[in-house]
Amino acid sequence: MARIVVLTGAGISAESGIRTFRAVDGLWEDHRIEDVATPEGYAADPALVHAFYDERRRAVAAAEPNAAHLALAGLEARRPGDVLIVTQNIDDLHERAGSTRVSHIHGELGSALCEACGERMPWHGDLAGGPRCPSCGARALRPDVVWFGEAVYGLDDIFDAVALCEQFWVIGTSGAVTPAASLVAVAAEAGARTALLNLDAHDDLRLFDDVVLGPATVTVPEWVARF
Ligand code: BJW
Ligand code: ZN
Repeated sequence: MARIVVLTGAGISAESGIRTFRAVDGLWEDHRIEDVATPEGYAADPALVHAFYDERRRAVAAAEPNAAHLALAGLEARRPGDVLIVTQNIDDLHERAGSTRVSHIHGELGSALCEACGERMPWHGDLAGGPRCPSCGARALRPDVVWFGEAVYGLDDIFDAVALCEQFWVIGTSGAVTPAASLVAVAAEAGARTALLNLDAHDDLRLFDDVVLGPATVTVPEWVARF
């Protein structure tokens, strides 16, 4: 079991040039959430949703991990087996920085899900145009991401890990989306030391023992150097 569990969100990838969701220049400024991040939106206009994710997949491929991703990977290298990253991000910047224990609770841009046969498969190209599923041949591939109303991936194992960790850190997330936002309560209840590293404070900071405000590329390397 990991002694340190780190929950990350869009803010950790912001300084790699990946847009967050809820900032004034964020993704939700250009797109209605219900159009591009719900099963109903996808059913109504799959082409719009494919264009949204295909563009983001290309943006991530052109981006590089930043000092915050690298610091977390360095921590894992110094403390093998002690660090689990639970990320809401669908980019692969933690892995490209060198982290090996990364749980993508909201799915991954580098994966496709076949709605016909249920297979999940690595996918690095566009999904627009309806490519065939390599397993069953159906033109039924969707982004392997978790939309509102869908179950997040791996939640039972994550609850177990959070309930047993000694340190629970939250980095670069607004805390607006459950169940990710409720993990800090599980950690605090179980007696873990909790920290928030974010650009802005959350509305409710009561569950955090430490709050460090600032850009992740500055705060995260300084923070992990203490452990
Ligand atoms: C920096 C920085 C820098 C900036 N340095 N910091 C009422 C009605 C219907 C549903 C619900 C409801 N109430 C609750 C729900 C549940 C719902 C939910 O939470 N809704 C809320 C909106 C209220 N949740 C769900 O539906 C989840 N599923 C679920 O509950 O399932 C139940 C179930 C069980 C069993 C069977 C079936 C169902 C699923 C949630 C899925 C969320 N999906 C998305 C899209 C994923 C794919 C994609 O990427 O497109 O996930 S939405 C979007 O938000 C994405 C993100 O991962 C997620 C969180 O965003 P994040 O990372 O916090 O980004 P921002 O932009 O909000 O914040 C960035 C932060 O970084 C800010 O604070 C900045 O200050 C900071 N920052 N630069 C440090 N440089
Ligand atoms: Zn299939």
